[in-house]
Formats: sequence, C-alpha cells, structure tokens
Amino acid sequence: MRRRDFLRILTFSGAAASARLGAQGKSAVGFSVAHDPDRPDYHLLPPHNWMNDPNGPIFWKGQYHLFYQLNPNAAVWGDMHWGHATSTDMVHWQHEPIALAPTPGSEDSAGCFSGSAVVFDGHPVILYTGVRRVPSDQATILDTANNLRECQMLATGTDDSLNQWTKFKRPIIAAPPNHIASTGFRDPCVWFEDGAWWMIVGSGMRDIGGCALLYRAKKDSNLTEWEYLHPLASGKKNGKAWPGTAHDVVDSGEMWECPDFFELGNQHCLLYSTERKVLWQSGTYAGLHFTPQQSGLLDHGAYYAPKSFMAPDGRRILWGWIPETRPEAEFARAGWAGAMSLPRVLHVSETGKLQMEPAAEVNSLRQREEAFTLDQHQTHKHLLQALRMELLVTGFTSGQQLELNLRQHGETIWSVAIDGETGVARCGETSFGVRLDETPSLRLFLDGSVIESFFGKSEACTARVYGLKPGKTECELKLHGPGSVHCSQFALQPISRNKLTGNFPPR
Ligand code: DQQ
Repeated sequence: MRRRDFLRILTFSGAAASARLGAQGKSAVGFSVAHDPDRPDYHLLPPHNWMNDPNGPIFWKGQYHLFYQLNPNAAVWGDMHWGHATSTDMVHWQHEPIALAPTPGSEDSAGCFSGSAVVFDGHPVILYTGVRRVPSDQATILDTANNLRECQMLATGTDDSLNQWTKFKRPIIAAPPNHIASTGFRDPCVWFEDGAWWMIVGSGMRDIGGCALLYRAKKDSNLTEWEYLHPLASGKKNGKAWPGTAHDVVDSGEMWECPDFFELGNQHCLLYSTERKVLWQSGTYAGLHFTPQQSGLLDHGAYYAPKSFMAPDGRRILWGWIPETRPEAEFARAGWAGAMSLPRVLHVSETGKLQMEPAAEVNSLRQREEAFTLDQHQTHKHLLQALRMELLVTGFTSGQQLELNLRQHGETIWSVAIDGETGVARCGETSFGVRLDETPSLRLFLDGSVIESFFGKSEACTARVYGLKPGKTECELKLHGPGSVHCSQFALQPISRNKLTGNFPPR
C-alpha cells in the first residue's frame, strides 16, 4: 500500500485517468461500485475516488459534520481537497459539496491537507495545512521527487450548512520554527483551554525523531497569529534511515503526522501517526508540558491518521482512515479507495490505558439477530448472504480458545482468534497480547473488504480482506476448552443504495 505518496503527487496521472468515474458510479472500464463486493456498505466513503484522513469533525447546528482528505479526480492519493459529509447519528451520512479546494496561485495551490474545525467566537473555523510547490531549498516536506512547502491556514464558515468557507488571506503560521531542522510541518490540532487557544502541529527533528510542536494564539488575533512555545511531546527515530531503507521520514520515525491531543477522564491523551501506525499516550499535562505515563498501539491493523472530537453529550469520539492494503493498480481500477472507520468512543481506564468501543449509535444498523451458545469443541457455521455482519461473542474465559474463520470454497480466507491460555490474539497475520480480565468479549464488524475487530475495550484490529463473495462466504466459529460462550450475529443494514454510502438512507 503506497499511501505515503507525496512523492507520487506529480506522477499518478496515468492511473488517475483510468480510475475516473462517471456520475453513475461507473469506472472508466464500466465497473459499477454497486456490484463491487469489496466496497463497504455501511462505512462512510465518498461515492467514488480516493479518500484518506478524517478532518475537522465538529457538531454544528444539530448536525455532525465530518470532513476528510479527498482526491475528487482519481482513486489514488493526490490533489487533496476536503470532502464533507453530514449526519444526525454518526452512522447514516449525507454527502455534501467539497468544503475546501486548493486555490491556484496561493499557499494551498498544491493541496489542502489535514486539520481541525473549531467554533471560535461563535463561528466555525477550519485550521488546516496548505501546501504549494516551491524551489527545492524552500521545501518543508522532505522527499526527492516533489518540492512542497507547508504552512498553516485558516478558513471561516459562512453558512450554517458548512458548505461555504472563506480562506484567510495569508498563512496563520508560515513556516516551522527556524531553529529546528524539521522533517515536516502539518496537521494542526486546535483546542481551547485555560482561557487561551492552543495548537499542536505534526513535525519532527531530522536524525532525532517525530514531535508535536506547541503554539498559543496571540491575544485578540482571532486565531490568525500564533506564538511557538516548544515541542509538546517527541519521540525517537527507529533504525531505518531515510534516504535508505525507509520510504520517507515518517517511515523512519522522524516525522509525526496528525497529532491529536485532548483531556479525557483525569488524564490527557496524545495520539499520533508514524511508521504506518497510530500510537497513543496518556499522562499528565501541567505547566504546558505533557508527561506520558502509559502508551500503546491504537489499532493493530489498517488504521491511520485518526482524529477525535467531543460530541455534545461529552463523549470523545474518534474517526480513523481505513486504507487499502492491495496494490495501487487494483484500487485505481476499482475506482474507489479508503474508508472511514466506525465512530469509536474513547475512555481512559483507571490504570491510564486508552480504551475504545464502537459508539452506541452503530447498533441502529442491526437487523436480524441470530443468537446461540457455542459449547466446548463445538463449531457453528453460517453462510453470509450479504457481506454486512456484526458478531458479538461474550462470556469468554481464560481456559478457552476461540476462532472465527471466513471460508470460501472450502478454504479459510481470513481468521481471527483469541487464545485464553497464552493471552495472545491473532487478527489475520497479526498477533498481539490481550488482557483476558479485560477481554471477555470479541466484537467484529464485517463490511465488504473491511473488518473492524474489538478485543474487549483495549485492543482493536482493522483488517482488509479482498475477494469475499456474498452467498459464498461462510462464517465458522469454533470453541475449544471448557464451558461455553454466547454469540450474537446480526445482519446489518447498508447506509445507502447502490453502495454510494451516503444520501439515500434505506431506512
Ligand atoms: N495525510 C495528509 C497529511 C497527513 C497525512 C495528506 C496523513 O496532512 O500528514 O493527505 O495520512
């Protein structure tokens, strides 16, 4: 999967031409997304073409607004715009017109990268990263193929539907601090605390490691002038070198993308994306310094660049980008790429561990339920008529081993398992430890080629499994060891007609 492709921004036009879709959702080669079994049916994604990071989630005038990185012209990364969708329940979505587009000749002429939306002085405001092409000695994104310079920009919403945005005429932060040999400068996360507005920007220091740079808005500047303070948090590069074995400075751990910082329970939490994974830290924030005390991996699978916001009822909701894991030529041909995760509600446990669970609103997708008890050494098989399914297994205990296999034509295509004796879970090819006292449940959402699995509240793994076929895929559950577990399998509703995943709720 080649997402990190600022490098390819100038070189994708061939694939782009073959992946362009017409208004009916058909690709140039005549393949309709409606009949693509790999395409999700209840996760949000644009009607066609490429999406990546969630951007600026915000609740405004009775609606949830979710923006995302969108290439409106091709099913590959490039030409970043802010796509936009609205919802009243975070599950059923209305596609909205593009919210932000690059302005020719300006600081964001080569793309509107990720950022935040906040309500400032009663008005919705987007803070985002603008990129433009420059001579190589002025570039802030380190790569050898493209010379892109990043700056932080601001746009103000001018209608209540958040479809119209007016860009502030100049960057609000023109460049990373001079004295830092920075590896990048993007993805502002903005919040209000202790009577002031704060921002962190994803960055890193060459040969040292990724970091999040802390800024404070100057008084009475209406968020248009910012003062640099210091790194809020920083990490160490890994053993890979760039140029060399690492694809880029994100891969070498020298650059953090999409930092997200918020108070949760009596802790502060930092999320950041680097080395193709998302890490979390929880700890204390005092005197403008964050001291992490606990840390971990947010998701063990295909999940990147998440962004959170606080829902009106106080829940901290997290959205993440589910990238493709198949070759670019395949998703370019399919005419779509990427999906938004289901909304996850975040908590911090008493021991400071970040926990998550799907938002309760997701239950509204449930249709028919098949409930059964699985006893020791028993196998339960179920043919999936549609690739839209939720499975909830509860009552798992430490002496048991549970296995779920997706099988087609007598072969296991993918599986997930928990071994209660060793405390190891497996999700496809990936293994990780689970705390069994915290993991009495497995909850899994299958949607076309997307599978989001939750192991209790502490571990999650998002997988991409291509080539499953409705009516041909069997879901097989096996239990080994003493006792039994309780299983509920739900058929789930799609959120649109013809898999355009928005606008036509079939409810
Ligand atoms: N995606 C955006 C950047 C961000 C990256 C560009 C993370 O703003 O750093 O599409 O996936």
